[in-house]
Amino acid sequence: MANPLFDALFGLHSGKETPFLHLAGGAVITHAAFLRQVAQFAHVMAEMGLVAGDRVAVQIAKSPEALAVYGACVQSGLVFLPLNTAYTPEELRYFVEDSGARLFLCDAARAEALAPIAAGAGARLSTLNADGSGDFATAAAAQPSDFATVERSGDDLAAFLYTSGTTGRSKGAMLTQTNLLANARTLAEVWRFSASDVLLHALPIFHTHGLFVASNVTLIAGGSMIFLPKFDLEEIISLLPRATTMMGVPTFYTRLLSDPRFTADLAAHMRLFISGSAPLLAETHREFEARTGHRILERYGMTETNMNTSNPYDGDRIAGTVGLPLPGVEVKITDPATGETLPSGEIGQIEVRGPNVFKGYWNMPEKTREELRENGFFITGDLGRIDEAGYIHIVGRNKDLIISGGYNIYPKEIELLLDDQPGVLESAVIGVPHADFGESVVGILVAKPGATPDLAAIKTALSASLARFKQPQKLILVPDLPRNTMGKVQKNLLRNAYQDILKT
Ligand code: MLC
Ligand code: AMP
Repeated sequence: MANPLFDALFGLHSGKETPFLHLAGGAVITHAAFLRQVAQFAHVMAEMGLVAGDRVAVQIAKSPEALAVYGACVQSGLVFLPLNTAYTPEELRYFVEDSGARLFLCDAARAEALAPIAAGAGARLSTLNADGSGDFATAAAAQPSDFATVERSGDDLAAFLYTSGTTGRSKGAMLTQTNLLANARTLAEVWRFSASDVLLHALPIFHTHGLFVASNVTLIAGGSMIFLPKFDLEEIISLLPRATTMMGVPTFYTRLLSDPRFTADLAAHMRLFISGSAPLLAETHREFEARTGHRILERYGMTETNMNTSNPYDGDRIAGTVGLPLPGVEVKITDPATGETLPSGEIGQIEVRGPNVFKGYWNMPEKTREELRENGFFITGDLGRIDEAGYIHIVGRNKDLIISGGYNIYPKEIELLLDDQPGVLESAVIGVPHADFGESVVGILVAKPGATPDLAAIKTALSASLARFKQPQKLILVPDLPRNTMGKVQKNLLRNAYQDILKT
């Protein structure tokens, strides 16, 4: 095949005037119209001189056009690099430079601030706004609405998704056409997606969940999506009757449950609710079933691997578990110290292997070797066990990671900034329970001898560098940090001490 991913996700629908995107205002974009937009964007990028393998960094609002940029990259053999819209210019600089992006698409409102970054990295800057306007869109309007798909093989790269690291430096996970395609096929099959499905899509499209899981599965099945810019409870409640399926992070489901208008009647016609990206409390699972009669289907994945496990469509969806390995995916539990497989039922690190597992980290061969074994198993950094029925239970993390509302936050990145603040000797950043986001960020600081750090000034300083969702909700000054005999900060003790601090 010429371009396996494009052919299976997009090419399949050429000429189909069936709905693909339902927008909040009532407009509908058909599969064929969407493909025409994809082709026009592909022409613009070809005219800019981009060639297969080049990286295209995008920080743009969720919109049909933003999704079409993804399609255009696949059709042109370009590597799509979506970036969180909350990132500050300082955060973006690293991604654009590290990836060697040749094109950087942003909102016109940010163009002035981002121009020096693009110029410094040798990337061309172009604009695409939330309403579909911008110089990129203007250049596309006059282009032909079909494009000769660029040949690619399954092993060629389709996307880079940056994932933060325990050292504070983000790593570009290289995902191939096969990684994305294998997962999309498997998920559409096991979750029974079809052309008659209408997915309520309120997730961002710069991460695996909203981009690959939700959009690729819909595309491969030929279904449609109610495509919302973000999660808005009012809108979800009003549009739910038009959907057949919904995917979300646990916060979506706890917010729905907090609203009395979310009733069994409102959800009665739904075929499937899927949750992932963060632990769904067993309590939420049970409350959801009691309210609606639906058992949420929880699945487990990550940037480097797409989806690994899922509760079954038919059969028991067990609260507090992430289900069984997906067809074609192997999961094993190993001893973190030796890497040996542990006896059944024991807790250890979760390792996965399959066609979904990424190719490695961009320009980081050592990091790749540390996490991706030569035999193809990827060390996820999650801790879990497999029960007698084969279900996987995630019991914790072997990596210092906070998941807030489905966004991953690596404490090291924040600690490095805190340590640099006036009067701060050292810091520890921890995740504490948060009713809405599951976990939230708290920074614990130790002052330099004789100094009194100005906490308000530190908060302001962080806000210039860090995306809002990473900024600590609270900063706490302590005399010293608890350490073990090796000198390592005992974050578990801090988490225990401050577990109720945001529960007011
Ligand atoms: C927004 N804010 C957050 C936040 N989202 N703070 C902490 N954690 C978050 N996740 C902050 C904003 O900066 C703002 O701060 C305030 O909260 C309200 O902003 P908002 O835009 O109104 O928030 P809202 O739209 O309600 O967003 C919350 C959310 C959203 C949970 C709906 O974050 C979301 O859609 N999360 C999904 C993330 C996701 O898709 N993850 C998948 C990763 S892929 P202030 O102070 O300015 O008011 C992956 C692999 C896998 O993990 O397995 O799927
Ligand atoms: P990311 O790096 O953003 O792709 O996030 C991946 C991480 O999210 C995984 O390594 C897990 O720690 C977590 N995760 C994803 N799905 C689940 C789930 N269903 N339950 C618990 N943790 C999850």
